[in-house]
Amino acid sequence: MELKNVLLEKEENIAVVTINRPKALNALNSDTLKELEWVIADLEEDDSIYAVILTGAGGKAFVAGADITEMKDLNALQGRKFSILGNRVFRRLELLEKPVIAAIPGFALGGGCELAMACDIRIASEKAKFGQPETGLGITPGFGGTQRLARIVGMGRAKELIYTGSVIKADEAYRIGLVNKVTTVEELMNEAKAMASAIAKQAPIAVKLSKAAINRGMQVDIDTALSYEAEAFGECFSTEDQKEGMTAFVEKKSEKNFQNK
Ligand code: DAK
Repeated sequence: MELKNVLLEKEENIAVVTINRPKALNALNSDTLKELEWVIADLEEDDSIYAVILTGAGGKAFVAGADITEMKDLNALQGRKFSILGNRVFRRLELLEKPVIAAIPGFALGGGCELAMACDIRIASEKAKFGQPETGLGITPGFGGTQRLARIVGMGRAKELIYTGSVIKADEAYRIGLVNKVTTVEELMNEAKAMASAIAKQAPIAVKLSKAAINRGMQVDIDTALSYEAEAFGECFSTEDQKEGMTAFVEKKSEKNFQNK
């Protein structure tokens, strides 16, 4: 696929995916969502990539939402198609078997905030702004906002943000647990890359299984969740990387040579 609205760069074991429509503040139209889906499929297949950073081009926005210009005149059938596409892409990102860090330089509104929430970890620049302004447009959040926001910041805060459509700054987003870290604008990508490198140094299968256990476990009761953890833990003992990690500890070697096997 020819990529116009999404950039994909790979360096060592880290991929950087950039939503690249800066003139429209990286708003998500159908073409961008289709390209993003293609990129996710590529990353799913690429065993050399251990962590992913998702960001937005231009410095002003991560993603300023779904593309209102495109959405404005949709009929019911087109709206349904758009919804199915968006939900499929966001869910596929959430289920990607490698951690995804959202590096958020500026606006993360509506679908942009929802995209960040489909990632595992969010790092924001001090200029970033977050919100779900959909109710002011006459719609509900449609890419998972009503569900993921409540799971991340709790029901009361999610309801306040969604009912009022208010936009919050990075420090408030950090205070309520919507973002993991706030950095200067200049340091944003370095911080995201440092975290991605720290992740990429761990045993990739153990990281992948931890992600699946956390994500699946959050949806079910604690006993079922702990059985997912036991499954994941057991599976690690069929990997070469478990032998490598534990042998290195016992032999007091600081270097570990994880092979993703
Ligand atoms: N869509 C399309 N274009 C957008 C856009 C958006 N969401 N946000 C900004 N732009 C465009 C502007 O139209 C403008 O284009 P030109 O006029 O230059 O051609 C350019 O980006 C620069 O924006 P501004 O001139 O407005 O820049 P400002 O600094 O003055 O303001 C802003 C920045 C972020 C405060 C403002 O642009 C803004 O309020 N943008 C809209 C934010 C918003 O309301 N986002 C939520 C969109 S609703 C669904 C699933 C999900 C969704 C819907 C359906 N289904 C399942 C069916 C999601 C909905 C949303 O995300």
